[in-house]
Amino acid sequence: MADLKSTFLNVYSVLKKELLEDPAFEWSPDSRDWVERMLDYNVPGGKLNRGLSVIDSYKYLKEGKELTEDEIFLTSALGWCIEWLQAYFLVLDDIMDSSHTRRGQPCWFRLPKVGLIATNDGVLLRNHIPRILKNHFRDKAYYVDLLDLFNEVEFQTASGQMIDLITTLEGEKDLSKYTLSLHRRIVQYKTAYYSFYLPVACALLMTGENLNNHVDVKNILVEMGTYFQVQDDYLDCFGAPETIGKIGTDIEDFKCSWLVVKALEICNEEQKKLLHANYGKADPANVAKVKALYHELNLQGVFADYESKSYEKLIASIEAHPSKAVQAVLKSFLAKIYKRQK
Ligand code: DMA
Ligand code: MG
Ligand code: MG
Ligand code: MG
Repeated sequence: MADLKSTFLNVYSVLKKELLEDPAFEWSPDSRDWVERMLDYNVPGGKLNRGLSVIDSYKYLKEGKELTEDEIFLTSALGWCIEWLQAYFLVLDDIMDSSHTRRGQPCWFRLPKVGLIATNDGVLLRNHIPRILKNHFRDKAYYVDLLDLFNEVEFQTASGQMIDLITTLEGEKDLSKYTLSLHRRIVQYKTAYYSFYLPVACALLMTGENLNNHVDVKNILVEMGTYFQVQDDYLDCFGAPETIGKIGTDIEDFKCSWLVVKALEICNEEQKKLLHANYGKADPANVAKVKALYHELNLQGVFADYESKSYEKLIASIEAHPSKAVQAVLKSFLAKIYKRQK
């Protein structure tokens, strides 16, 4: 595993070097330094789960056959494309969510030298993906499907981000619209497709599969991604910032978090008033009141219950899948995130 990770990181260096020598631009030392620093700051510093999953999934689909050097490089390159996509979304997400830290360091836009240049850096990160794909996949039979896949998933993610954001609009802050079905819609689009479906879909394309034949796999992965974002919402409030690498902002930002949806479901009238009066305010005193209410309502217990039930359901739908190789892919994914602390 440590070995796979170091191989994967070597591929990052190769891809970065190519991007910094992209012949479509006349590079200067300044521009090269900027992009290199921006990439090193935003791309490789996460858990790399999404990226590594492409290699893992491909291995399972090959049913244990040793991968060639070329296959390792290509699966890694696709894994990095997902990490690039993630970096692009996170750089912009942190601006939109007014976040302070990410992966244990200040958010990129918080650096005094960066500020809103970060928005263009996001655009650049997004543009690097088709350049990587062109450099390494142009001759493959599945090239068009790969481009289409990234386009589809990016569109779904941006649409999810849009509904995540417009529910918090100033002047329309209305907790009564925060239901489990709205929450599900937001997280399915903003998180599940790119974090869970995309890595497996990339591996399937590399094995020559037609994605239209794998709608059942997609549905399970979307379920898993939904569970993953519920964990993210939970950790935003109950996680340790030193462990998750970020300081939560969902309460301040009036987000349609799983926690506030559950709180609204189980609170009494008086507690509901408290929530309405304090949710979505930047003042730490208001935030503290909301957190105290979450404790009073035992949302930790409600979450633990949700977590074990989701796990059981996911295992059941995975075991109903006809292919043992696909089952192995899905189970390895689930094992990586079940009861995660970060
Ligand atoms: C993030 O949702 C979704 C995308 C597409 C980046 P979020 O704002 O809850 O993520 P985080 O908690 O990491 O800021
Ligand atoms: Mg965010
Ligand atoms: Mg967000
Ligand atoms: Mg979050």
